Amino acid sequence: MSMTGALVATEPADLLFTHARLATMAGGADDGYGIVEDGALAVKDGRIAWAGPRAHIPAHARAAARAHDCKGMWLTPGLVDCHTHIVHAGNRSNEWEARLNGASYEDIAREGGGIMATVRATRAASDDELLRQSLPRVQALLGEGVTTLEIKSGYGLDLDTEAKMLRVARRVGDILPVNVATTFLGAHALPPEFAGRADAYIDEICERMLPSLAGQGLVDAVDAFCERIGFSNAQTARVFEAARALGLSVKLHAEQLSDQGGAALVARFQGLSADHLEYLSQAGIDAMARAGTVAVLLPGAFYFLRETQTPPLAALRAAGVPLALATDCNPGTSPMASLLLAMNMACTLWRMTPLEALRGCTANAAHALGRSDIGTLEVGKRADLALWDIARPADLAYAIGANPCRLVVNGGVPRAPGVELPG
Ligand code: DI6
Ligand code: FE
Repeated sequence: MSMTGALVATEPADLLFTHARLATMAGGADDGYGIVEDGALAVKDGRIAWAGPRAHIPAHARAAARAHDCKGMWLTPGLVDCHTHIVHAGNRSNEWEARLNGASYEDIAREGGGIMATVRATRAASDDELLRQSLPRVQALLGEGVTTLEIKSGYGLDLDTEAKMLRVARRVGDILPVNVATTFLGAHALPPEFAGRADAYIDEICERMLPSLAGQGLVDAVDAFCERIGFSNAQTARVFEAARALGLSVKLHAEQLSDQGGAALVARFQGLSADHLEYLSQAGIDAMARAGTVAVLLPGAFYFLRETQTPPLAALRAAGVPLALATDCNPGTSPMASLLLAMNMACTLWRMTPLEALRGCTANAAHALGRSDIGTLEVGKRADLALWDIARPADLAYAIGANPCRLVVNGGVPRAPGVELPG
């Protein structure tokens, strides 16, 4: 797709953005932001029909039914949050406060805290209640230009509750102007019903839960937590085999706390992404590079856990592994509903560049979801856009807590950043 090329159709566009500065994010790792100063962008049938310098606007774009004067503000692809656990009930600020007051991890575990506290709350919530608690977090993301959101299950750990989480995730996408990609994370933790029988729980996932949920159309991809405190490499491989048998893509929480060879495993299954990766080895990097698996880095969890081991950024860059960023929004290790803050953290904590951070929340995050129709401003892609009142693209990663988003467009439909919640 050429940036300035016209679609075959030359009928008048629906909408033309003028006086915009474009950061198209098109092109590869060496191509910068894809800046077009004094640019314009035309939308037709929810897709980008033309993008380029104002001086070259073709007739079909100039003839658009409506025009929007961007007044020199910056137009980027809509942001993509490609790793979240944003649908869950309750929160764990009580445990966090207790720990800050001196309680030990064991004290909290003995009282049934940790992931299981969120599992109990999520099992107890109705569909409506789970939706009601989750929507404000999604609203916060949408206010910062997010147009696509991945949502994982994994706080149900039984068929009914995993189905409930995924149904609620789908409803988020029906109610709010955001594209939702669902991920089944049944292999997140061992439910109490299977205590001491992890392999039997993996059987349950592979033989009953995954086929049923996929049959209901609730699963876009499959994830697992491959870790000493999660599931082994061999158990994860069984989940991936079951996903493959159903034609579903896989991704993995890998190398977050220790090196389990998870990145190489998910690469062996041509996985979309390996996520976290603080303890990633060179062998894992090489396997990801060969398979085209995206590295999804999660600075919120790194920050909240006060992790000190940095993901191997220099080696990932050298190997040409695409880098994405996400919030990991979850109640235990990353209670964060700001993708702009994730960008800032990645630059501040890890010395990622602002360009890498923005690419990580646009083009490469789209890649991590297996979506070639979003993530850049190129002809033919979905017209998912964000308009920012900033001096230059680096401002998106630079400022903390100063939301410069002024307009969001999803599938060609413009909206104010602040979305209303139902009821
Ligand atoms: N890694 C994490 O950081 C979260 N899940 C995972 O696999 C933790 C989730 C939680 O504590 O609720
Ligand atoms: Fe996660």
